[in-house]
Amino acid sequence: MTWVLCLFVFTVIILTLFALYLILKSAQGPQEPPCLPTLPLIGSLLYLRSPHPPHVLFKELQKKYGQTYSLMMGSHRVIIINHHVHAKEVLLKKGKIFAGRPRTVTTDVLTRDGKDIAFGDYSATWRFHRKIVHGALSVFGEGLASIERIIQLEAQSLCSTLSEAADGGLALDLSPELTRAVTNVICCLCFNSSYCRGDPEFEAMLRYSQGIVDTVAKDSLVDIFPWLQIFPNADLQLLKQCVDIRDKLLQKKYEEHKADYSDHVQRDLMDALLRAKRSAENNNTTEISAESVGLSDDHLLMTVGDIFGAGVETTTTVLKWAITYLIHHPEVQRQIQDELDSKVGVDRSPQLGDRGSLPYLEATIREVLRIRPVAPLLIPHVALSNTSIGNFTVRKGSRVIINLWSLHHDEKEWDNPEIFDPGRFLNNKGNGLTIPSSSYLPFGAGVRVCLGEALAKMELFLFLSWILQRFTLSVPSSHPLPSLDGKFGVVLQPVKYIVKATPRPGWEKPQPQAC
Ligand code: PLO
Repeated sequence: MTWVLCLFVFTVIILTLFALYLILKSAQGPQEPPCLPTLPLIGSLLYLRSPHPPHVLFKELQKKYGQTYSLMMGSHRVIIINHHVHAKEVLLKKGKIFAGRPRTVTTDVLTRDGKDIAFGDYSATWRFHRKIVHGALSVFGEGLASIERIIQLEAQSLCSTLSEAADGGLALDLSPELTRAVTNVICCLCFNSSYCRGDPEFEAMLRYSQGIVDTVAKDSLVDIFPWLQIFPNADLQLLKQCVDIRDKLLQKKYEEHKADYSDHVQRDLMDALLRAKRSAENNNTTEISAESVGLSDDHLLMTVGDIFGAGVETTTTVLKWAITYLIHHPEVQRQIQDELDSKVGVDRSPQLGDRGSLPYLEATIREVLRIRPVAPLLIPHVALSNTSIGNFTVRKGSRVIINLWSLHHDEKEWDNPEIFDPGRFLNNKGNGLTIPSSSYLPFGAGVRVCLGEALAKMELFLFLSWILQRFTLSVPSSHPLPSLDGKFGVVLQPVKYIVKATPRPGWEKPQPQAC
């Protein structure tokens, strides 16, 4: 009898304690997101060792810690978001609160201490700066016809290179060819100039840009522990060398533009930026002027560096992924070609006006952007004040990483997310486009949304339609299919491989080089 009483008393005590715990916990109010184990100084670093790239590891860690969790990178608290509801709260609903950017050693080297748009912290200068760039880009957006012409000329030159290779029975690495085509579009827009094949300045650009992609903003140790800069660091040295070369090139273009600048003609984006800066400097009546917000020559140069770097690396990377997936899926390639044959034919080349009548190609582009997002972790955000995400509290200064990879591979949002299926972006009838899930943000969203989305979409459409109208792409018969894993960096790039371009009937003749 006594033991039954004992058991009863014991159970009552346990239940009371548990109830007390729950009451105390709810009285404390909302909690911070669950955190990975942390050690003094190094934070959660030991628990982040993995054979997988960070976006894949962060997706995996959800199983243990939930969709939103945190970890410590050295002394910095980092919140990882893996679900679209919280991602949209950060990017859209509380966009301004989360508009900050962390300062890191490598991005400071790249951007002269954050004087650019992509990595620069949120401030009055940043807002003014972005407004100018947005305005300048829209002015060029309005001149759609000329952008279209520029892209088409590059597409033509690219197709000539493929024709020549096909004639000689050669397979080739498409990466430098695609980069040159995309670089020339941006060069034309930014500096009103372009490069021919083999141009030494272009070759130098290819090298420095790869050097930067390989070393910047990868959460390398020196970005987590800035004091490591005192030790020799090969990556940081390479980054500094590459940035030096880039800056000399940008400076040269800037000086040339300043020398023959005229208020009456606007040749390119650099002129547009110069004009906006000068008119803000001269205009004493506006509340904000370039002077008062400190928009220096450095800001202008770094912005052009951003537009140039983002414009080249991102679009080239998506084109490379598109081609990689098309090689893996000849049936998708065939379907795009059937669509092109029936809607455009062989008597003319595709133009932007055809976008509405080529839904399968557009769906393919959307699917490529889903399955291999260019920047799977976007660029980290920073909370500018104490705030919350869902029911979690977030302290001012916390870094927030949106794991776009998790959003785009969420099994609850996408059927078989690992499978490449452009059809998921088509309506039931197969003749119109849809976005089947809210868990899709290839260009980010909100205050920091990608400024080049419209240009990128035009380029992807025109380059792919021109290539696929004329060629069928594959790997040479003895070669394995290209890897779909990619190399993680500030952008997720496919690894190098060679491509055989077989001319389609009616397109066997090489066309004249545009350059
Ligand atoms: C690419 C290499 C260039 O040499 C410098 C550069 C500038 C802007 C960066 C870009 C790099 C990588 C892609 C980035 C872009 C700004 C916005 C874009 C990070 C590093 C993305 C995907 O967010």
